[in-house]
Amino acid sequence: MASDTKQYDDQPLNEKVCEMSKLVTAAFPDIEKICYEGPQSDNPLAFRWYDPEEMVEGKTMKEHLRFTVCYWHTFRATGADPFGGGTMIRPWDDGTESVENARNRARVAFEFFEKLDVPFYAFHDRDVAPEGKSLSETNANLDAVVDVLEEEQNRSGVKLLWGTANMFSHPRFMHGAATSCNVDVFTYAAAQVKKALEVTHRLGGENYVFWGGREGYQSIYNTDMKRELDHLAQFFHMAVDYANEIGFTGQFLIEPKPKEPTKHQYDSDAAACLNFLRAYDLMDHFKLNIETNHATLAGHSMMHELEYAGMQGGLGSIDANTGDLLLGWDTDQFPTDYYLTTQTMLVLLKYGLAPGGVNFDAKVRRESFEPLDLFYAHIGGMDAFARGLKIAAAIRADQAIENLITDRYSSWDSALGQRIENGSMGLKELEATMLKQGECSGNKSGRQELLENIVNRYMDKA
Ligand code: XUL
Ligand code: CO
Repeated sequence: MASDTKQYDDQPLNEKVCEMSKLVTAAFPDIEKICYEGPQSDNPLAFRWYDPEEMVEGKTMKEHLRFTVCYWHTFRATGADPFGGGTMIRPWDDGTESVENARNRARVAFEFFEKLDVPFYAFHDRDVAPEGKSLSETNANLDAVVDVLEEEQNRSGVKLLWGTANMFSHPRFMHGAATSCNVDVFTYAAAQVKKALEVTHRLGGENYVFWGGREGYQSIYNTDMKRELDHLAQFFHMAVDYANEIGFTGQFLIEPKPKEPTKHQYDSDAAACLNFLRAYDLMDHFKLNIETNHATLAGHSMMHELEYAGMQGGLGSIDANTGDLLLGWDTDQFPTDYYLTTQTMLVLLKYGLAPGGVNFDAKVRRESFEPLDLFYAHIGGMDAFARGLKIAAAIRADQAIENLITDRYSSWDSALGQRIENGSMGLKELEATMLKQGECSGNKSGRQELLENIVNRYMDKA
Protein backbone atom coordinates (compact mmCIF):
# COMPACT_ATOMS: atom_id res chain seq x y z
CA MET A 1 0.00 0.00 0.00
CA ALA A 2 1.09 3.53 -0.67
CA SER A 3 2.33 5.14 2.47
CA ASP A 4 2.11 8.79 1.65
CA THR A 5 0.26 10.86 4.26
CA LYS A 6 -1.43 12.69 1.39
CA GLN A 7 -3.73 9.76 0.79
CA TYR A 8 -5.46 10.54 4.08
CA ASP A 9 -5.78 14.25 3.63
CA ASP A 10 -9.20 15.65 3.01
CA GLN A 11 -7.88 18.93 4.39
CA PRO A 12 -4.43 20.50 4.51
CA LEU A 13 -2.47 19.48 7.57
CA ASN A 14 -2.06 22.14 10.17
CA GLU A 15 1.34 23.45 11.20
CA LYS A 16 1.65 21.33 14.29
CA VAL A 17 1.19 18.15 12.32
CA CYS A 18 3.56 19.27 9.59
CA GLU A 19 6.18 19.76 12.24
CA MET A 20 5.48 16.34 13.73
CA SER A 21 5.45 14.84 10.29
CA LYS A 22 9.10 15.76 9.94
CA LEU A 23 9.76 13.31 12.71
CA VAL A 24 7.72 10.49 11.25
CA THR A 25 6.60 11.43 7.79
CA ALA A 26 3.52 9.31 7.14
CA ALA A 27 1.13 6.94 8.79
CA PHE A 28 3.27 3.81 8.54
CA PRO A 29 5.70 4.62 5.71
CA ASP A 30 8.30 1.94 6.27
CA ILE A 31 6.06 -0.93 7.18
CA GLU A 32 4.94 -3.57 4.74
CA LYS A 33 2.24 -6.12 5.49
CA ILE A 34 3.30 -8.25 8.48
CA CYS A 35 3.86 -11.85 7.40
CA TYR A 36 4.47 -15.17 9.07
CA GLU A 37 8.15 -16.13 8.99
CA GLY A 38 8.25 -18.91 11.60
CA PRO A 39 9.82 -19.36 15.04
CA GLN A 40 13.39 -19.00 13.76
CA SER A 41 12.80 -15.50 12.42
CA ASP A 42 14.41 -12.62 14.22
CA ASN A 43 12.55 -10.05 12.16
CA PRO A 44 10.66 -7.93 14.74
CA LEU A 45 8.10 -7.04 12.08
CA ALA A 46 7.13 -10.63 11.29
CA PHE A 47 4.97 -13.22 13.00
CA ARG A 48 6.84 -16.12 14.51
CA TRP A 49 3.78 -18.13 15.56
CA TYR A 50 0.73 -16.57 13.97
CA ASP A 51 0.29 -18.19 10.59
CA PRO A 52 -3.28 -17.23 9.65
CA GLU A 53 -3.74 -20.25 7.40
CA GLU A 54 -2.24 -22.89 9.70
CA MET A 55 -4.79 -25.54 10.63
CA VAL A 56 -5.38 -26.29 14.32
CA GLU A 57 -8.18 -28.61 15.41
CA GLY A 58 -9.74 -28.44 11.95
CA LYS A 59 -9.83 -24.64 11.64
CA THR A 60 -7.32 -22.02 10.59
CA MET A 61 -5.62 -19.89 13.22
CA LYS A 62 -7.36 -16.92 11.71
CA GLU A 63 -10.76 -18.54 12.28
CA HIS A 64 -9.90 -19.57 15.83
CA LEU A 65 -8.42 -16.31 17.02
CA ARG A 66 -10.50 -13.66 15.24
CA PHE A 67 -7.98 -10.97 16.16
CA THR A 68 -9.39 -7.53 16.69
CA VAL A 69 -7.74 -4.12 17.03
CA CYS A 70 -9.49 -1.76 19.36
CA TYR A 71 -9.86 1.75 18.10
CA TRP A 72 -9.84 3.55 21.42
CA HIS A 73 -6.44 2.47 22.66
CA THR A 74 -4.68 2.21 19.35
CA PHE A 75 -6.04 5.33 17.67
CA ARG A 76 -7.26 7.54 20.50
CA ALA A 77 -4.97 6.91 23.45
CA THR A 78 -2.69 9.87 23.98
CA GLY A 79 -0.46 8.41 26.67
CA ALA A 80 -1.84 10.83 29.26
CA ASP A 81 -1.89 9.65 32.87
CA PRO A 82 -2.95 11.39 36.11
CA PHE A 83 0.51 12.93 36.36
CA GLY A 84 1.13 14.18 32.86
CA GLY A 85 -0.24 14.83 29.41
CA GLY A 86 -0.05 12.92 26.19
CA THR A 87 3.16 11.60 24.71
CA MET A 88 2.04 9.75 21.58
CA ILE A 89 3.31 10.85 18.19
CA ARG A 90 0.52 10.28 15.68
CA PRO A 91 1.57 12.28 12.62
CA TRP A 92 -1.69 11.68 10.77
CA ASP A 93 -3.72 13.23 13.58
CA ASP A 94 -4.03 17.03 13.66
CA GLY A 95 -4.97 16.95 17.33
CA THR A 96 -8.34 18.60 16.76
CA GLU A 97 -11.82 17.20 17.36
CA SER A 98 -12.88 17.95 13.79
CA VAL A 99 -14.91 15.50 11.75
CA GLU A 100 -12.31 15.75 8.98
CA ASN A 101 -9.59 14.66 11.32
CA ALA A 102 -11.78 11.77 12.50
CA ARG A 103 -12.38 10.68 8.91
CA ASN A 104 -8.67 10.80 8.09
CA ARG A 105 -7.84 8.86 11.22
CA ALA A 106 -10.33 6.17 10.21
CA ARG A 107 -8.49 5.66 6.94
CA VAL A 108 -5.19 5.41 8.75
CA ALA A 109 -6.72 2.84 11.09
CA PHE A 110 -7.62 0.63 8.15
CA GLU A 111 -4.10 0.89 6.78
CA PHE A 112 -2.95 -0.37 10.17
CA PHE A 113 -5.50 -3.23 10.28
CA GLU A 114 -4.49 -4.34 6.81
CA LYS A 115 -0.76 -4.16 7.40
CA LEU A 116 -1.20 -6.12 10.61
CA ASP A 117 -3.46 -8.59 8.81
CA VAL A 118 -6.21 -8.56 11.44
CA PRO A 119 -9.72 -9.52 10.34
CA PHE A 120 -11.63 -7.30 12.83
CA TYR A 121 -11.74 -4.02 14.70
CA ALA A 122 -13.97 -2.71 17.51
CA PHE A 123 -14.94 0.80 18.59
CA HIS A 124 -16.97 3.03 20.88
CA ASP A 125 -19.13 5.62 19.13
CA ARG A 126 -17.12 8.45 20.66
CA ASP A 127 -13.74 7.00 19.67
CA VAL A 128 -14.47 7.29 16.01
CA ALA A 129 -16.37 10.59 15.90
CA PRO A 130 -16.43 13.75 18.02
CA GLU A 131 -19.37 14.90 20.12
CA GLY A 132 -21.24 17.89 18.69
CA LYS A 133 -23.15 20.63 20.46
CA SER A 134 -26.36 18.58 20.55
CA LEU A 135 -27.29 14.94 20.24
CA SER A 136 -28.42 15.42 16.65
CA GLU A 137 -25.11 17.08 15.72
CA THR A 138 -23.25 14.26 17.46
CA ASN A 139 -25.25 11.69 15.51
CA ALA A 140 -24.49 13.51 12.26
CA ASN A 141 -20.77 13.52 13.11
CA LEU A 142 -20.94 9.80 13.74
CA ASP A 143 -22.69 9.17 10.43
CA ALA A 144 -20.01 11.15 8.59
CA VAL A 145 -17.27 8.94 10.02
CA VAL A 146 -19.28 5.74 9.65
CA ASP A 147 -19.47 6.52 5.92
CA VAL A 148 -15.66 6.21 5.85
CA LEU A 149 -15.66 3.10 8.05
CA GLU A 150 -18.16 1.44 5.73
CA GLU A 151 -16.18 2.38 2.66
CA GLU A 152 -12.94 1.13 4.21
CA GLN A 153 -14.55 -2.11 5.39
CA ASN A 154 -15.81 -2.78 1.88
CA ARG A 155 -12.45 -1.92 0.34
CA SER A 156 -10.29 -3.92 2.76
CA GLY A 157 -12.54 -6.77 3.90
CA VAL A 158 -11.77 -5.94 7.55
CA LYS A 159 -14.94 -6.43 9.61
CA LEU A 160 -16.47 -5.03 12.78
CA LEU A 161 -16.32 -7.44 15.72
CA TRP A 162 -18.39 -5.18 17.93
CA GLY A 163 -19.59 -1.70 18.51
CA THR A 164 -20.37 -0.05 21.81
CA ALA A 165 -21.38 3.30 23.24
CA ASN A 166 -19.08 5.32 25.45
CA MET A 167 -21.37 6.30 28.29
CA PHE A 168 -18.71 7.09 30.86
CA SER A 169 -16.38 9.85 29.58
CA HIS A 170 -18.72 12.81 29.28
CA PRO A 171 -19.47 14.67 32.55
CA ARG A 172 -23.21 14.00 32.12
CA PHE A 173 -22.45 10.38 33.04
CA MET A 174 -20.88 11.22 36.41
CA HIS A 175 -23.55 9.16 38.23
CA GLY A 176 -23.69 6.44 35.59
CA ALA A 177 -25.76 6.05 32.44
CA ALA A 178 -28.53 3.44 32.70
CA THR A 179 -28.07 3.51 36.50
CA SER A 180 -27.96 7.28 36.84
CA CYS A 181 -30.12 8.96 39.49
CA ASN A 182 -30.99 11.51 36.77
CA VAL A 183 -33.75 10.29 34.44
CA ASP A 184 -32.53 12.62 31.68
CA VAL A 185 -29.18 10.88 31.67
CA PHE A 186 -30.91 7.49 31.34
CA THR A 187 -32.86 8.95 28.43
CA TYR A 188 -29.74 10.35 26.76
CA ALA A 189 -27.99 7.00 27.19
CA ALA A 190 -30.95 5.18 25.64
CA ALA A 191 -30.80 7.49 22.62
CA GLN A 192 -27.06 6.93 22.38
CA VAL A 193 -27.39 3.15 22.46
CA LYS A 194 -30.16 3.30 19.85
CA LYS A 195 -27.80 5.14 17.52
CA ALA A 196 -24.82 2.92 18.34
CA LEU A 197 -26.92 -0.15 17.59
CA GLU A 198 -28.00 1.29 14.25
CA VAL A 199 -24.41 2.05 13.34
CA THR A 200 -23.16 -1.35 14.48
CA HIS A 201 -25.92 -2.96 12.44
CA ARG A 202 -25.10 -0.84 9.38
CA LEU A 203 -21.46 -1.92 9.61
CA GLY A 204 -22.34 -5.60 9.97
CA GLY A 205 -21.05 -5.77 13.56
CA GLU A 206 -21.10 -9.35 14.84
CA ASN A 207 -21.64 -8.37 18.49
CA TYR A 208 -22.65 -5.39 20.60
CA VAL A 209 -20.91 -4.76 23.94
CA PHE A 210 -22.04 -3.08 27.14
CA TRP A 211 -19.28 -2.20 29.53
CA GLY A 212 -20.85 -0.45 32.50
CA GLY A 213 -18.17 2.21 32.81
CA ARG A 214 -19.90 4.09 35.62
CA GLU A 215 -22.76 1.68 36.32
CA GLY A 216 -21.97 1.25 39.98
CA TYR A 217 -21.39 3.55 42.91
CA GLN A 218 -18.78 5.52 44.81
CA SER A 219 -20.84 5.59 48.01
CA ILE A 220 -23.49 3.09 49.02
CA TYR A 221 -24.94 5.74 51.39
CA ASN A 222 -26.33 7.73 48.47
CA THR A 223 -27.28 4.74 46.29
CA ASP A 224 -30.61 2.99 45.75
CA MET A 225 -29.04 -0.19 44.46
CA LYS A 226 -32.29 -2.02 43.76
CA ARG A 227 -33.70 0.85 41.72
CA GLU A 228 -30.45 1.22 39.76
CA LEU A 229 -30.28 -2.48 38.91
CA ASP A 230 -33.94 -2.49 37.87
CA HIS A 231 -33.19 0.42 35.54
CA LEU A 232 -30.15 -1.31 34.11
CA ALA A 233 -32.22 -4.39 33.30
CA GLN A 234 -34.95 -2.27 31.71
CA PHE A 235 -32.29 -0.58 29.62
CA PHE A 236 -30.95 -3.93 28.37
CA HIS A 237 -34.46 -5.13 27.54
CA MET A 238 -35.00 -1.96 25.52
CA ALA A 239 -31.78 -2.68 23.60
CA VAL A 240 -32.91 -6.24 22.88
CA ASP A 241 -36.31 -4.99 21.69
CA TYR A 242 -34.76 -2.39 19.42
CA ALA A 243 -32.27 -4.88 17.98
CA ASN A 244 -35.23 -7.10 17.06
CA GLU A 245 -37.00 -4.14 15.51
CA ILE A 246 -34.10 -3.22 13.23
CA GLY A 247 -33.07 -6.81 12.51
CA PHE A 248 -29.74 -6.70 14.33
CA THR A 249 -28.90 -10.32 15.08
CA GLY A 250 -25.45 -9.81 16.59
CA GLN A 251 -24.66 -11.18 20.04
CA PHE A 252 -25.14 -8.85 23.01
CA LEU A 253 -22.27 -8.94 25.47
CA ILE A 254 -21.73 -7.59 28.98
CA GLU A 255 -18.15 -6.96 30.03
CA PRO A 256 -17.51 -7.67 33.72
CA LYS A 257 -15.22 -5.37 35.72
CA PRO A 258 -15.23 -4.96 39.50
CA LYS A 259 -14.03 -1.37 39.91
CA GLU A 260 -12.43 1.56 38.07
CA PRO A 261 -13.73 4.15 37.59
CA THR A 262 -16.31 3.46 40.31
CA LYS A 263 -15.42 1.82 43.59
CA HIS A 264 -18.00 -0.90 42.93
CA GLN A 265 -19.27 -1.79 39.47
CA TYR A 266 -22.45 -3.82 39.26
CA ASP A 267 -21.01 -6.07 36.55
CA SER A 268 -18.22 -7.00 38.93
CA ASP A 269 -17.35 -10.47 37.66
CA ALA A 270 -18.76 -13.31 35.57
CA ALA A 271 -20.76 -14.70 38.50
CA ALA A 272 -22.35 -11.33 39.29
CA CYS A 273 -23.19 -10.72 35.63
CA LEU A 274 -24.75 -14.13 35.13
CA ASN A 275 -26.79 -13.75 38.30
CA PHE A 276 -28.03 -10.36 37.09
CA LEU A 277 -28.92 -11.74 33.66
CA ARG A 278 -30.84 -14.64 35.20
CA ALA A 279 -32.63 -12.50 37.74
CA TYR A 280 -33.88 -10.15 35.02
CA ASP A 281 -34.68 -12.74 32.36
CA LEU A 282 -31.88 -11.69 30.01
CA MET A 283 -29.94 -14.97 29.76
CA ASP A 284 -31.27 -15.72 26.28
CA HIS A 285 -29.98 -12.46 24.90
CA PHE A 286 -26.60 -11.83 26.51
CA LYS A 287 -23.23 -13.48 26.90
CA LEU A 288 -20.06 -12.13 28.49
CA ASN A 289 -17.02 -10.39 27.10
CA ILE A 290 -14.32 -11.46 29.55
CA GLU A 291 -11.26 -9.22 29.94
CA THR A 292 -8.04 -10.46 31.51
CA ASN A 293 -7.15 -7.41 33.56
CA HIS A 294 -10.75 -7.13 34.78
CA ALA A 295 -10.65 -10.76 35.91
CA THR A 296 -7.49 -10.13 37.91
CA LEU A 297 -8.89 -6.91 39.41
CA ALA A 298 -11.83 -9.05 40.59
CA GLY A 299 -9.39 -11.40 42.30
CA HIS A 300 -9.83 -14.18 39.74
CA SER A 301 -7.66 -15.68 37.06
CA MET A 302 -8.70 -15.26 33.42
CA MET A 303 -9.08 -19.02 33.21
CA HIS A 304 -11.51 -18.98 36.13
CA GLU A 305 -13.69 -16.28 34.59
CA LEU A 306 -13.71 -17.98 31.19
CA GLU A 307 -14.55 -21.37 32.66
CA TYR A 308 -17.26 -19.93 34.90
CA ALA A 309 -18.91 -18.19 31.95
CA GLY A 310 -18.30 -21.08 29.55
CA MET A 311 -19.82 -23.78 31.72
CA GLN A 312 -23.08 -21.81 31.81
CA GLY A 313 -23.21 -21.11 28.11
CA GLY A 314 -22.30 -17.50 28.74
CA LEU A 315 -18.87 -17.12 27.15
CA GLY A 316 -19.09 -14.70 24.26
CA SER A 317 -15.82 -12.94 23.51
CA ILE A 318 -12.60 -11.81 25.15
CA ASP A 319 -10.77 -8.56 25.70
CA ALA A 320 -7.17 -9.71 25.63
CA ASN A 321 -4.69 -7.83 27.74
CA THR A 322 -2.85 -8.24 31.01
CA GLY A 323 -2.23 -6.32 34.21
CA ASP A 324 1.03 -5.94 36.09
CA LEU A 325 1.75 -8.08 39.13
CA LEU A 326 3.13 -5.12 41.03
CA LEU A 327 0.36 -2.66 40.20
CA GLY A 328 -3.20 -3.05 41.36
CA TRP A 329 -5.00 -1.21 38.59
CA ASP A 330 -6.21 -1.69 35.05
CA THR A 331 -2.95 -1.22 33.16
CA ASP A 332 -4.31 -2.78 29.93
CA GLN A 333 -0.97 -4.11 28.75
CA PHE A 334 -0.47 -6.28 25.70
CA PRO A 335 -0.44 -9.99 26.62
CA THR A 336 2.87 -11.74 26.00
CA ASP A 337 2.82 -14.47 28.64
CA TYR A 338 2.52 -17.93 27.07
CA TYR A 339 1.04 -19.43 30.24
CA LEU A 340 -1.74 -16.87 30.19
CA THR A 341 -2.50 -17.40 26.50
CA THR A 342 -2.31 -21.19 26.84
CA GLN A 343 -4.76 -21.15 29.75
CA THR A 344 -7.05 -18.82 27.83
CA MET A 345 -6.94 -20.96 24.71
CA LEU A 346 -7.59 -24.16 26.67
CA VAL A 347 -10.96 -22.74 27.68
CA LEU A 348 -11.71 -21.06 24.36
CA LEU A 349 -11.06 -24.30 22.47
CA LYS A 350 -13.40 -26.09 24.83
CA TYR A 351 -16.35 -23.71 24.44
CA GLY A 352 -15.65 -21.95 21.12
CA LEU A 353 -15.32 -18.23 20.56
CA ALA A 354 -17.17 -17.13 17.40
CA PRO A 355 -18.97 -14.83 16.92
CA GLY A 356 -16.68 -13.38 19.57
CA GLY A 357 -13.02 -12.69 19.01
CA VAL A 358 -9.69 -11.90 20.65
CA ASN A 359 -9.90 -8.13 21.01
CA PHE A 360 -6.70 -6.41 22.09
CA ASP A 361 -8.14 -4.06 24.68
CA ALA A 362 -4.58 -3.04 25.39
CA LYS A 363 -2.50 0.07 25.02
CA VAL A 364 1.15 0.71 24.42
CA ARG A 365 2.98 2.24 27.36
CA ARG A 366 3.27 6.00 27.62
CA GLU A 367 6.96 5.70 26.86
CA SER A 368 6.31 3.67 23.68
CA PHE A 369 5.16 6.72 21.81
CA GLU A 370 6.07 5.98 18.19
CA PRO A 371 3.65 4.50 15.62
CA LEU A 372 6.07 1.60 15.19
CA ASP A 373 5.37 0.55 18.78
CA LEU A 374 1.74 -0.13 17.83
CA PHE A 375 3.00 -2.83 15.46
CA TYR A 376 5.40 -4.39 17.95
CA ALA A 377 2.65 -4.48 20.57
CA HIS A 378 0.08 -6.20 18.39
CA ILE A 379 2.57 -8.58 16.79
CA GLY A 380 3.65 -9.70 20.27
CA GLY A 381 0.06 -10.20 21.41
CA MET A 382 -0.93 -12.08 18.26
CA ASP A 383 2.11 -14.34 18.44
CA ALA A 384 1.53 -15.05 22.11
CA PHE A 385 -2.04 -16.11 21.37
CA ALA A 386 -1.02 -18.20 18.36
CA ARG A 387 1.57 -19.97 20.48
CA GLY A 388 -0.97 -20.44 23.28
CA LEU A 389 -3.39 -21.90 20.74
CA LYS A 390 -0.82 -24.43 19.54
CA ILE A 391 0.18 -25.46 23.06
CA ALA A 392 -3.44 -25.76 24.19
CA ALA A 393 -4.31 -27.83 21.10
CA ALA A 394 -1.37 -30.17 21.75
CA ILE A 395 -2.44 -30.66 25.36
CA ARG A 396 -5.98 -31.37 24.23
CA ALA A 397 -4.89 -33.76 21.47
CA ASP A 398 -3.15 -35.97 24.04
CA GLN A 399 -5.89 -35.40 26.63
CA ALA A 400 -2.95 -34.68 28.91
CA ILE A 401 -4.97 -32.71 31.44
CA GLU A 402 -8.34 -34.27 30.72
CA ASN A 403 -7.15 -37.79 31.59
CA LEU A 404 -6.06 -36.67 35.03
CA ILE A 405 -9.36 -34.90 35.62
CA THR A 406 -11.32 -37.95 34.46
CA ASP A 407 -9.33 -40.11 36.84
CA ARG A 408 -9.72 -37.63 39.70
CA TYR A 409 -13.52 -37.80 39.47
CA SER A 410 -13.76 -41.50 38.59
CA SER A 411 -15.56 -42.37 41.84
CA TRP A 412 -18.53 -40.45 40.47
CA ASP A 413 -18.74 -42.94 37.59
CA SER A 414 -19.61 -45.69 40.09
CA ALA A 415 -23.18 -46.85 40.62
CA LEU A 416 -23.41 -44.64 43.73
CA GLY A 417 -22.07 -41.58 41.93
CA GLN A 418 -24.44 -42.06 39.03
CA ARG A 419 -27.45 -42.46 41.31
CA ILE A 420 -26.59 -39.19 43.08
CA GLU A 421 -25.97 -37.35 39.82
CA ASN A 422 -29.24 -38.48 38.28
CA GLY A 423 -31.11 -37.24 41.33
CA SER A 424 -32.39 -40.57 42.67
CA MET A 425 -30.74 -40.34 46.10
CA GLY A 426 -31.61 -38.22 49.10
CA LEU A 427 -30.02 -37.74 52.52
CA LYS A 428 -31.77 -40.83 53.94
CA GLU A 429 -30.48 -43.15 51.20
CA LEU A 430 -27.00 -41.69 51.48
CA GLU A 431 -27.02 -42.13 55.22
CA ALA A 432 -28.03 -45.78 54.79
CA THR A 433 -25.21 -46.27 52.28
CA MET A 434 -22.57 -44.80 54.56
CA LEU A 435 -23.86 -46.54 57.69
CA LYS A 436 -23.42 -49.80 55.82
CA GLN A 437 -20.00 -48.89 54.41
CA GLY A 438 -18.70 -47.34 57.65
CA GLU A 439 -15.99 -45.10 56.17
CA CYS A 440 -14.99 -43.45 52.90
CA SER A 441 -12.67 -45.15 50.46
CA GLY A 442 -9.25 -43.48 50.16
CA ASN A 443 -8.76 -40.15 48.35
CA LYS A 444 -6.66 -39.75 45.22
CA SER A 445 -3.76 -37.32 44.94
CA GLY A 446 -4.63 -33.98 43.31
CA ARG A 447 -1.40 -34.18 41.24
CA GLN A 448 -1.12 -30.40 40.99
CA GLU A 449 2.66 -30.43 40.59
CA LEU A 450 2.48 -33.13 37.93
CA LEU A 451 -0.09 -31.08 36.01
CA GLU A 452 2.11 -27.98 36.19
CA ASN A 453 5.00 -30.05 34.89
CA ILE A 454 2.84 -31.39 32.08
CA VAL A 455 1.93 -27.86 30.99
CA ASN A 456 5.63 -26.97 31.01
CA ARG A 457 6.40 -30.04 28.92
CA TYR A 458 3.95 -28.89 26.23
CA MET A 459 5.43 -25.40 26.39
CA ASP A 460 8.76 -26.96 25.38
CA LYS A 461 7.43 -29.10 22.59
CA ALA A 462 4.47 -27.37 20.94
C1 XUL B 1 -12.52 -0.50 30.21
C2 XUL B 1 -12.77 -1.41 29.08
C3 XUL B 1 -13.54 -0.83 27.96
C4 XUL B 1 -14.50 -1.77 27.32
C5 XUL B 1 -15.37 -1.14 26.26
O1 XUL B 1 -11.80 -1.06 31.23
O2 XUL B 1 -12.33 -2.53 29.06
O3 XUL B 1 -12.63 -0.34 27.03
O4 XUL B 1 -13.84 -2.84 26.73
O5 XUL B 1 -16.10 -0.07 26.74
CO1 CO C 1 -12.51 -4.05 27.68
